[in-house]
Amino acid sequence: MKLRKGSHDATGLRFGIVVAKFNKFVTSKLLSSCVEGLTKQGVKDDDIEVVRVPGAFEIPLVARAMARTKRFDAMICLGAIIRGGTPHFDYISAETSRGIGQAALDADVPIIFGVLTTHTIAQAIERSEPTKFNRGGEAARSAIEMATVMRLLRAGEGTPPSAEVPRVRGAKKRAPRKRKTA
Ligand code: INI
Repeated sequence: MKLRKGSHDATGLRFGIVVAKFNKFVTSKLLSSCVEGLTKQGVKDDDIEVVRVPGAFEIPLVARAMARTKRFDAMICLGAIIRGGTPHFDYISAETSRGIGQAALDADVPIIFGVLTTHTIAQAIERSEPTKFNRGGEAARSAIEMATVMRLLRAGEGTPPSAEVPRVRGAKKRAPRKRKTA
């Protein structure tokens, strides 16, 4: 068995971040923890590009557009969708998650889903507090892991043995060609 996995060393990697302005009191904290998580692992500030969008619903299109430029090893999407008293939450969260997944497949670039979908404001705050479980930092770690594992796979190291032309046992070797004499 051959085990292939990503690493946590992000030196030389480039990341794009799309962050929603809606519920900014939460998403700004997700963003700062995410950037901190990337730089802590060796990503240069110049190698991080952040684009702000109005709300989570707008994230997939922008993430896809950025990913398709092929300037980024991975994209990270950050947002906070908090349930209210209407079915709005269900439409926004379903479209955002479906769209982000689709964007990754379309662009063939890892796109991390760092969008909170919570029942309450308290749950969103809990998941964005740097001192508690901050999903921004988690998104950064997932992005690095996906970027490094995709680099590994794309470097062709994973050529399956079945792709190699098998040599038939006992087959005669071809006689060396005779050199032409002038
Ligand atoms: N956008 C969010 O990012 N979070 C929400 O909780 C939210 N709610 O609840 O309405 C929200 N709505 C805005 C939406 O994402 C779009 O920006 C808007 O519909 C314009 O297309």
